[in-house]
Amino acid sequence: MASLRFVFLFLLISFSASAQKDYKLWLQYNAVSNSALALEYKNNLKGIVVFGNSETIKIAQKELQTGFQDMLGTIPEIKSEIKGENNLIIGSQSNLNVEIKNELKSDFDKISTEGFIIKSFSFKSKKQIIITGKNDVAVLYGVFNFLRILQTNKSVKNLNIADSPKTNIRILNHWDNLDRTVERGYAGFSLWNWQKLPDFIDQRYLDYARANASIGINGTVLTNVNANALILTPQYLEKVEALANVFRPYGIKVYLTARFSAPIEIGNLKTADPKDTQVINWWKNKAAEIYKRIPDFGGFLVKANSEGQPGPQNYGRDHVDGANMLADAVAPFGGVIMWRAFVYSEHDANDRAKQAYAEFQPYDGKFKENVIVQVKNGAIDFQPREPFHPLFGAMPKTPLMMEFQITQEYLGFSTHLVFLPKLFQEVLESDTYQQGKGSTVAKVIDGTLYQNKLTGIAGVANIGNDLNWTGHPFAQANWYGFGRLAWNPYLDSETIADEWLKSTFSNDENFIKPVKNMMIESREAVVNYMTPLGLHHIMDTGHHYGPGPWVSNLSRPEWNPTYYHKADKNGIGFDRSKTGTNATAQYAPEVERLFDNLETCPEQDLLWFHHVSWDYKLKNGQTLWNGLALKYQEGVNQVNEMQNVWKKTEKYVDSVRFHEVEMLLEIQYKEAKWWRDACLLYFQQFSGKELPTGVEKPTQTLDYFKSLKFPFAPGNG
Ligand code: BDP
Repeated sequence: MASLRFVFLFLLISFSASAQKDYKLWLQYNAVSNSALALEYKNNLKGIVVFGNSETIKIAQKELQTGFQDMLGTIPEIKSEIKGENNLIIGSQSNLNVEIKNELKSDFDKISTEGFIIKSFSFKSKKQIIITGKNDVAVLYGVFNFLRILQTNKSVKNLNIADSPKTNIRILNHWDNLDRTVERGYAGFSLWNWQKLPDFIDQRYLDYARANASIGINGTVLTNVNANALILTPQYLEKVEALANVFRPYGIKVYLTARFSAPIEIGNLKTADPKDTQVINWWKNKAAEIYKRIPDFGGFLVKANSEGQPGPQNYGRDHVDGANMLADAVAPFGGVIMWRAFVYSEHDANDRAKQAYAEFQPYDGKFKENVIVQVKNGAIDFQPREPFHPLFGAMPKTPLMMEFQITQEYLGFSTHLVFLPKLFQEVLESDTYQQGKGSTVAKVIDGTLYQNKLTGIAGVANIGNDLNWTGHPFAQANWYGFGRLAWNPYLDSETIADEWLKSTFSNDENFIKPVKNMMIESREAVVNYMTPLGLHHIMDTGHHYGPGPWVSNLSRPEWNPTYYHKADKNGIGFDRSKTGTNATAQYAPEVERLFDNLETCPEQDLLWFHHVSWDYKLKNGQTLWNGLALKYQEGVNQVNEMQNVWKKTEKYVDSVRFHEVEMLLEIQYKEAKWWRDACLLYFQQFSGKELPTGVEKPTQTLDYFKSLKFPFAPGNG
């Protein structure tokens, strides 16, 4: 009995230690196992000298101490002045002594206010390393980057890094409701415990801020775009203020979603018309009230006249009227309005993919200076693959910010391993041709294409109160990768995967190589087993869990999967070329030609832009039907291969995370087969053709797949 109890206790202890690993995200700070490298680190880090004593600097110092203790087993001596050599000096420009300031003058010229310098240099002929920037938050960014050098086992000799973020607003959008449910959230409930705030500060708020600061995220929208006006009442603003106070030292600003009808709902006004003086004043007063509590409040994110949300059009006004009215309210305090371009209407008979461009493009140049238009990466809705949104590059006089979805609403929830930076990179690298060749989406977003001052990237968060934050251990990589790309939209997804794996699991190349490869492949796998060759939006409706290509009975036509695939006896695909809806004309001529012409349209986007016959010949010589079926099978095979890769990693990974991922991959494999079988059986009704050799026969009937119902699928409000 006693020994059983001992085993149980042991299991409990080892479980919680491993569970903590999950919780620690990419900040594991594993002991450096390469002894030569560990020695190099110790030799170069004999002491720490700290300039400044703000909260932020204290956090930076503590982070270094934690990092060194865990990675090197020792903490360098904390010194009050620079004595001897091989010290690590941290502090912002204004806190440094004059000699160092002069020494680094040209380095400071290379960075922006948020940029940092990590440099080996000589001070009074003694070798030192310095981490500095123009303010303390920049120093904190530098500290996290320095620790990443150690985490990824790189040398600290002869460092010379000057790095600045390429975008200003690097922000998470939480679709969190006040009742703590999370729209499209698959990692538990909301982190924000409104009931216990403002007095109870959950340690998670600090850990959340720390994780975000470590990747350079500098803003968070706390509430759902489908907004509740109550968040703007004093009762809640007091709670928001408490969170803002926690996040501030980490350089994170708080933003809120503004429900356009708030003046009616909580302000007792009869209207929310943006031209009404009382409404204008109500928002001005509201902004003043918020800024009194939170002087660095970021501003509002607004979803208006979209999917039933109220907006200026309810009063015969337009998006410009609405955005500019709010912009005026926050402008005196330096706030911004992030106005979403995610609009489409069931009353508009036009192709849904065309509606946002049609509505917003003519507004170019009409928004106030502190408005930035937030555009989803594609014209429909966060699909496994979409061509880039035609608005990118098409509004030269308007700052546009990117909206990515980190939470996997249309990509298997938090059960499927899909490395999203690969998707993000594909979008950012896309060439809009709006200013000739090389006018990439990244250049629109970082403001270099049109010299915009206001720039930003938003990611719909995949974070909840699950022990491991994101539901799937590998979904942490999507949070991480989002942050890294928001800092530098030109980063390569392989570099990101490499960094993340090393900081999260192990530096062992035998682990890194196959697992990195698995991550990179995972994006194409999900496209293959869900929506190959340009198919899109064929998920089951409402919850978007699993396949539902047969759904055709919803009141709004553009919510039906049949609207998107248009399968019939003649073929499949949405004709958006000149012979169809002419959505291709919304792109620059070079891109328009590319997509419009069947010969040149990339096959990965084929059925997005064209309706082709089942016998259409693909580039590999297969008929469309066979090619489509083989793609579905390939997706399933890829997941199976991911399982094989993972099985071999057991010795590099703690048992909790190993088994979690193993079980999740098994679910993914099952669901990939479900997708393949359900979609092929459904499309086969139209093609009337046999499955080609190499594609496994479905073991269930189409009726069986159609009968599956998921009334409690998560994330669906
Ligand atoms: C859709 C989601 C819905 C969101 C909407 C949005 O299904 O829950 O409210 O996007 O972005 O994809 O506003």
